[in-house]
Amino acid sequence: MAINYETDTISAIATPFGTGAIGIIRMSGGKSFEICEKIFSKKLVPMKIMYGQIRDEGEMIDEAVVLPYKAPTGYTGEDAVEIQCHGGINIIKKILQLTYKYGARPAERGEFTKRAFLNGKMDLSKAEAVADVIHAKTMKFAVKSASNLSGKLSQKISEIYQMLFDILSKIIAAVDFPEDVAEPEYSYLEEKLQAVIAEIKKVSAFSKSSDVLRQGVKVAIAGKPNVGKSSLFNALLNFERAIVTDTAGTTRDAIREMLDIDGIPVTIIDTAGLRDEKEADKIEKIGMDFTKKCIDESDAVLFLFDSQTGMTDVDKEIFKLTNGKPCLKIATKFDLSGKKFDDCINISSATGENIDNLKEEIKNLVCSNLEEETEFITNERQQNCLDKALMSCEAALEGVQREELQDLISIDVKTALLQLGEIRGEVVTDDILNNIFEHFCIGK
Ligand SMILES: Nc1nc2c(ncn2[C@@H]2O[C@H](COP(=O)(O)OP(=O)(O)OP(=O)(O)O)[C@@H](O)[C@H]2O)c(=O)[nH]1
Ligand SMILES: [Mg+2]
Repeated sequence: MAINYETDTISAIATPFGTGAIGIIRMSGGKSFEICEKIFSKKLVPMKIMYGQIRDEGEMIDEAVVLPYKAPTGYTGEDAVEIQCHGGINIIKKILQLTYKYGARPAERGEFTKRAFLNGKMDLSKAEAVADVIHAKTMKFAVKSASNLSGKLSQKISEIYQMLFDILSKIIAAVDFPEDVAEPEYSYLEEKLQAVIAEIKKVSAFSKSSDVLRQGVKVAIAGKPNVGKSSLFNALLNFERAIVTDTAGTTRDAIREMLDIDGIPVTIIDTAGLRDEKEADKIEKIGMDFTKKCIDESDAVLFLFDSQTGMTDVDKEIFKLTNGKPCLKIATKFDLSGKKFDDCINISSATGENIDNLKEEIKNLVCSNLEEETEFITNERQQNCLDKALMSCEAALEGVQREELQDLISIDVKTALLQLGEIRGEVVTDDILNNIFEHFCIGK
């Protein structure tokens, strides 16, 4: 049967795969009511929560609560039904199969949200926020993304769009009706375009912190054997994740764990101690190669040396491997040496001394401007549109400053408007849409 992306009735499990108190099967499309009534004991009344039995040709499968939505209400803006059944995975799967049996087809990734967008229930920046909220690695990012869900970014983009649109209208009016409408002054256009540029830059300023909050950063702990890497790793995580012993070469594999540092998902990597390869046994050597790769792939490094010995020649060699990466120098075991080193963070994993400060320093290292609250969350696609809109506005501004023909200037203003419109999804190609929604989960 050929897939019809717009009119098929689609069905999917909307709750996580596994056992839970409740499982939800979600169906959307013109045949949702008809299909549901074939398996439900009652006739559906739109917008009325209904309790009844799910049946397969008379055989009782489960008791369920059904929520019938009539277009244009509900998430997708089409006729839709949510079936809430008991949370056993086999029951959920069985009911899903029944919806297929009577004419629904399996939903693709993000297809419910895609329909919500196509039916005008939300603009594209809000649809993208849905994915961000679902996949958020930290609470902070989830809350930030939720503000986009309620339209924060989209509202800001609309404001900028309107400012640009006013400029364009004034130019076009004078071009089309030269006898009746005076050309706007170049000084007026300059002032207005500068204001638009400032607003676009304001939103763009948060692109780096948006990326950091969305994707997180990788931070490797590196240093000589026994310097206290695994002890620090455990102290940062606040539980005994890695084995710690006084035998040099304890850690052989790289161990990764995610830590939420003030909303930033930081993946900390504990590595095998680096030392002269001649001293290391075969397994340790592999571990050390691995460590070098970990340093290369990470965004920042915590370089450790033992405060009891200070920086030795071997430590200096290891430090070179950090190769200009953002790096914090950390002197360990302060409780044993009592020595503090300048330009270093002096810690003791045993007593917890300076561990909280270190977390703060890690945060500053990976994203120095994150402290100023990230006001707008943007993604790569939106950032790309903002960059292009900015370029066009700057080109228009240069034209204004050279007092070019306003008809020509209007071309750049129009291009900027198109780019801003793309953020909200006013002009998007199927490729862009597919790329966005394939990152969703099934059932959303
Ligand atoms: N007193 C004290 N001992 C520490 C501290 N940090 C680590 N140690 C001890 O130093 C020894 C080595 O610690 P690890 O954390 O295993 O060192 P490592 O750098 O991971 O060592 P490798 O995995 O072998 O490379 C252990 O006996 C730890 O208990 C500290 O802050 N104070
Ligand atoms: Mg270790």
